Amino acid sequence: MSAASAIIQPLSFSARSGAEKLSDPSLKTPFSSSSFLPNPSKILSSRSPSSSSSRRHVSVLPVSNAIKESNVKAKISASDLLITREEGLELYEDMVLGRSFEDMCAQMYYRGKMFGFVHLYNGQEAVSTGFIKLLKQEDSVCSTYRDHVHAISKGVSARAVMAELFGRTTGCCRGQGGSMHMFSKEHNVLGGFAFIGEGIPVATGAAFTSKYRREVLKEEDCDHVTLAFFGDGTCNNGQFFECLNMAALWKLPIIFVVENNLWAIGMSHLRATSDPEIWKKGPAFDMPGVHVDGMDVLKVREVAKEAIARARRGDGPTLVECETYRFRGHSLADPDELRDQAEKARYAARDPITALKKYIIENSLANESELKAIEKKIDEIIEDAVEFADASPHPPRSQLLENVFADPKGFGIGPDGRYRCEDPGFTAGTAQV
Ligand SMILES: Cc1ncc(C[n+]2csc(CCOP(=O)(O)OP(=O)(O)O)c2C)c(N)n1
Ligand SMILES: [Mg+2]
Repeated sequence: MSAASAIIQPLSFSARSGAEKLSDPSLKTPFSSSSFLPNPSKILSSRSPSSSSSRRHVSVLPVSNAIKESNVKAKISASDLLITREEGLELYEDMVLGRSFEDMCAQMYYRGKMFGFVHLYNGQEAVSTGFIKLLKQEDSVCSTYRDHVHAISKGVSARAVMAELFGRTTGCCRGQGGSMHMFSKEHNVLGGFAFIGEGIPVATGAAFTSKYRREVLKEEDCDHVTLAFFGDGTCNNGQFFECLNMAALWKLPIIFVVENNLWAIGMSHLRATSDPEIWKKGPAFDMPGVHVDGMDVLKVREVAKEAIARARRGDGPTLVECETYRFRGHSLADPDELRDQAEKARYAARDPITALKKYIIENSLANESELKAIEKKIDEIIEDAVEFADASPHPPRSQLLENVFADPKGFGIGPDGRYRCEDPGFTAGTAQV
């Protein structure tokens, strides 16, 4: 083993098989104690300014291993808790909102209220909540087609997201985007993207903007951070590597958040990827790489805190691999017959919302009835969102050609061999608006 690889392959990771690598035993007990967390600065130690020798010394510690090493205290006092009561309730509310929203989407989809593909986020809530609830309004988020919950965590209302799914004018894209293209200028949600990897360069560009504003335009308070969310399957796409390179080269304020749910539609991550430990690709590009239990919102949040602080300080990007699981099929059109029942059951038993609830109650941050009150409030928000969406108007036919970059007039060589420039009338009869 070379000196460099010794630095980036801590503890027992290097000796394991692929399957074992992605089911670390230490991850199986969520919320065991506040003391499971190592000092975050040890997790994400930043490199010193780029001399060629310092480039080799990015020290990286997967959180799961650090947790294993830490001394779990038998009893924890209130001051050891990772969250305050207010924070715990905020996280709980956001996760329940995300879950309930998606469950309602499934119902509405099967009732024919939405069109096209709809990809739900159930099971992955700890990642969205753990990261996005730490952001400021000015910070940006880039998502994938699995984007409803990212938008909601960032503050887009359930009404605006549901109406978008229904294709109505009151949706966050005025009904023109649909499920896979959530966008909100106000909330700096830069889009859901249907092509995998497509959002990564957009997020990298947004991070470049923040750096440019701060360093070139001298807007000193511009410390905005961008989060790019994407899946394990996307990490074998070229844009991922290209953007890691640029982000590290220019020390951009970005966090690449990989939601490793172990599957890319029906392709197992372990089968498709030469080295399934995605976090290791960080150090290869001279940035910290971290592996964290993505079913545990508190662990995600601790890692997110440090990565976001690093980006805000101007210390550059971080790659975070969150090991998570989706509780439903790839999309609502997927019968989900490929994944093993035992695997599904194993992750279902680690439901991140149940785990947070347990943590909150065991540590007396709130009681059952307080959590029930939150659940009731969320039910009302979701009901209201559906009623609002259903009562909202469809966009007018004239809206179809808005924001279309192609020349809507039609051009090229016509059937008579002559150049034509005419209205092809391609919108006629294609949509019921
Ligand atoms: C550029 C491109 N190639 C292929 C596809 C088809 N496709 C849709 S989803 C998907 C798998 C993505 O898996 P992953 O990144 O793990 O995200 P997850 O669905 O698990 O959240 C693929 C290949 C696509 N959308 N875009
Ligand atoms: Mg995946």
